[in-house]
Amino acid sequence: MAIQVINTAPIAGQQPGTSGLRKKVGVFSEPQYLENFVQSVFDTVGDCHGQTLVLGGDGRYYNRTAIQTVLRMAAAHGYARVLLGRGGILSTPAVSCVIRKHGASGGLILSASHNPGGPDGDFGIKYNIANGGPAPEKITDAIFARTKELKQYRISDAPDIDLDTLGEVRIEQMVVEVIDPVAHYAELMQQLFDFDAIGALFAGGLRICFDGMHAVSGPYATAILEDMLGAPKGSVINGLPLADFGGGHPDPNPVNAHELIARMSQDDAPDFGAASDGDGDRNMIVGRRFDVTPSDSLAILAANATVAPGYREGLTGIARSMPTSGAADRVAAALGIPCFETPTGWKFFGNLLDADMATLCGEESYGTGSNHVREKDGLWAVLFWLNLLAAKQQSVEEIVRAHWATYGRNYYSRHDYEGIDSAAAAQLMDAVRGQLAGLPGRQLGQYTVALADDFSYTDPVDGSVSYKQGIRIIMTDGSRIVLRLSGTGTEGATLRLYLERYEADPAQHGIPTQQALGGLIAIAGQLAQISERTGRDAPTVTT
Ligand code: G16
Repeated sequence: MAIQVINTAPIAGQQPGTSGLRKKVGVFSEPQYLENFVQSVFDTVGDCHGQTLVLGGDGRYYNRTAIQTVLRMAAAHGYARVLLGRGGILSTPAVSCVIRKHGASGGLILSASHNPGGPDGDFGIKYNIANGGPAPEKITDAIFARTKELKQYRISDAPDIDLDTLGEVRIEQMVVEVIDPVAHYAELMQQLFDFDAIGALFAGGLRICFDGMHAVSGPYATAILEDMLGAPKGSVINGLPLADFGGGHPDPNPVNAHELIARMSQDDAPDFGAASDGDGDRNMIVGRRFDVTPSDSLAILAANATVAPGYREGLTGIARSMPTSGAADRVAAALGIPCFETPTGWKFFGNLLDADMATLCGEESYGTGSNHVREKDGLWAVLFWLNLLAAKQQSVEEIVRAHWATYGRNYYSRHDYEGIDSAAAAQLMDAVRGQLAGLPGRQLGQYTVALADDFSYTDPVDGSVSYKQGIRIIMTDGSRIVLRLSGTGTEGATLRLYLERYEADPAQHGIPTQQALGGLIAIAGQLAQISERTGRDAPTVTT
């Protein structure tokens, strides 16, 4: 074994987005593409000598090849130890959990999350810091800057190691410990939730369907729900991680998780349904013929947090991304705790969690989590809901409707226009930006505009400022239109249009969502000239 220094040249476009660097597999497998990015990460994070790195991914195509490269490079940078999930598998929340438990200096997650996989699909890589959370912008910006000046990378010429056998092997001075990907995570879940009460639910006949979408959370769900909690075998469907996710799109929303939605619509539907995404950090919660919006899910968990042993002491605060509905704000107000509004991206919650200013966090993009790790956590949300069902002895729908009756309902929807022309998307956003100054006070349909701006965020902990984080048009009754471009796509641009309307009157809580939001949809369409500029009559995905 010897360490080699290989000459290279900067590769354009290695800029991390909302969550790490995501590109087509074909791009990632070009010569030196992965090596350049990993070298830039190691150069940015500083001296790696004697440190521990956590490594794993969601099992997508190219995962195993990339793991071997990262291991050889980690050895060449002096790491003392790498904790590697068996088979190269670790869910994103499990990486966060293992970093924190072992005091690692950081971790690399090989995933493009909810993006499709396979040889023609996407691959991705993300660095997490010592608190277990995604690297903040100042680090991802520094990594990108480094990619633009890179001249060499360091790598060992050691042979591939066996990824599938638990135990230790050496590469150069570095010990690679292949660990059970589920064990540490399951232990943490047992500390947070009342496993006896949830187990009693299953023993009493509660039926659940968890859709692993052939992605990373299948083994975690099978171990925890079926083996530890006693849910009937077969409760987890599509539980085997596949390199191409079985050809599906591992993005848990009612459109992509169609098998689950079909099951939950049958006459003999299970009592509780849930799905997670490619890397196990997202969650979708479904009752019988009843979808729970992620924004409502955050608010409901926050309102009832003390049912779970891990949250008995209550919450210090709640945090949500700006486009997420204000349902959680109403709960925070009732609890007398702050609710923080951050830009999209889990990395913005890290400082609030570290400073104990927030306990629960959530995003409209099917992400919910807490201070137990520094990532959103799909199975955690499922267990929280099961703990809630056990405590309330009510159905999912009854719990949601009771919540609306108490706090009012925030009608909410997101319209995605995927794969549109990047230049047209940028022009659309600029055109709306150009109108913002003239909007306050203007009457638009039944609404009057109270505030119109491009959201910027000042982190209350370190004072860092993030600009241009999405356009908001807020009406005098609190209804909102939000527009932003996705930072996770790999083809063209994706325009996201978020719509929200608050309704206090319980007699008005049964309106179909798109109808309830019809006025706002029309206003957004006109202001942004969405059809004209995107060439689309309708969104690609409506959730
Ligand atoms: C990532 C981020 C989330 C963000 C989501 C959507 O999720 O971790 O914080 O809400 O992308 O981002 P965008 O709207 O920019 O596409 P994941 O699950 O893909 O890692």
